[in-house]
Amino acid sequence: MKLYYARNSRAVRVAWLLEELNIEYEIQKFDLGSKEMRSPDYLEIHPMGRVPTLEDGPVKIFESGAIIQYILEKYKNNSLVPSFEDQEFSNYLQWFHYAEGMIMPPMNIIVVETILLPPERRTEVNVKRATKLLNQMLIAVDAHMNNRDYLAGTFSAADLMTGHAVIMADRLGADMSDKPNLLTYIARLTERSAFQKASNL
Ligand SMILES: N[C@@H](CCC(=O)N[C@@H](CS)C(=O)NCC(=O)O)C(=O)O
Repeated sequence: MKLYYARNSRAVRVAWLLEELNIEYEIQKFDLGSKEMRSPDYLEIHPMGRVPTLEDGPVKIFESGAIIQYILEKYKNNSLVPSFEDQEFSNYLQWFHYAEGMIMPPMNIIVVETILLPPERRTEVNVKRATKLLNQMLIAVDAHMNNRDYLAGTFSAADLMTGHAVIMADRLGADMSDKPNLLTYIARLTERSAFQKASNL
């Protein structure tokens, strides 16, 4: 299995899973935003030249959540997925998908408008709107995390997704001053050795 990876990207989610499960993998590292990510060879693998991508024999798959589900299914590893009968199952599904559905869209706008675009093409009103939206999305996670250690009972793949998105939001400067549950949650996640390994490949 080969993971196309860049630090400080959603590829960390996949590496984090592989490290948690002690699965061996090959890795191709990029610098995020480098021109190698847009090389013709890589564009054949990922049509937008983004990470993560996973290759597994004839299988090529991109979308971090889909890759995580693929790996969990391939290794039949249920330790990171509550069963359907478990009362946490619906939380698991909701928070697994919340990362890409709700947190990352405003984060993408903030990254584009404050980092990627040259200053003369940035639009302040977009940043303000996205920052407000991101804050609302994070308030919902903070409220859910009241009296909880993880999003769906014990540590699960939902934490790989939305937990990682929360960590990225914090690093991007999202306001955590009124979100005490998220601060302890971030500390709990980032002290995991699998997370630390996956972040620093
Ligand atoms: N929804 C996709 C998003 C993939 C994506 O946008 N990845 C970013 C890094 S987090 C990327 O590769 N950006 C580089 C670029 O756009 O050049 C996923 O979850 O895998």
